[in-house]
Amino acid sequence: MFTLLIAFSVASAQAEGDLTRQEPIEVIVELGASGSDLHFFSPNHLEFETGKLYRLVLVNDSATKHYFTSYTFARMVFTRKVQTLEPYDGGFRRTAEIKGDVREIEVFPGHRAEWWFVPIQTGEITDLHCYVSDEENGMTHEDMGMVGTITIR
Ligand SMILES: [Cu+2]
Repeated sequence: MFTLLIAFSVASAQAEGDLTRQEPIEVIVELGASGSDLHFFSPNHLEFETGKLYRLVLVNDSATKHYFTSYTFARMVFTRKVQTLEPYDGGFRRTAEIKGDVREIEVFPGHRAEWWFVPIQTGEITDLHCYVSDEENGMTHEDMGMVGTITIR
């Protein structure tokens, strides 16, 4: 009986199957906005849960390039892939699929990128930022408020 109980508790503590093959949960983040000179992440706080597959859609409808950079976050997720998308026929089409570890993603004006990942560690992340320099005033977008926080539960 004792052996059976141990065997059961070990089995229930393990995840079943390939976690990267779940139906992804879509989360959309806008990097700036069309017609706006302000630089920001919207939303500027994100929440994820470990063990779930996410498709983080980085939308850049603004007139400048932006980064989605958080080295802390990048270390706390397992990346399945990144897909890049370009405008096509009123929608978007994939132009590349990148596999392997990701540290940051830069998205060009009018384009999108999708980061497919499974969070593997919990924590409060405060280093999300964009360090592109503004051509007008030389400040970085981070200096101008393009920062964010992430919670992984
Ligand atoms: Cu930016």
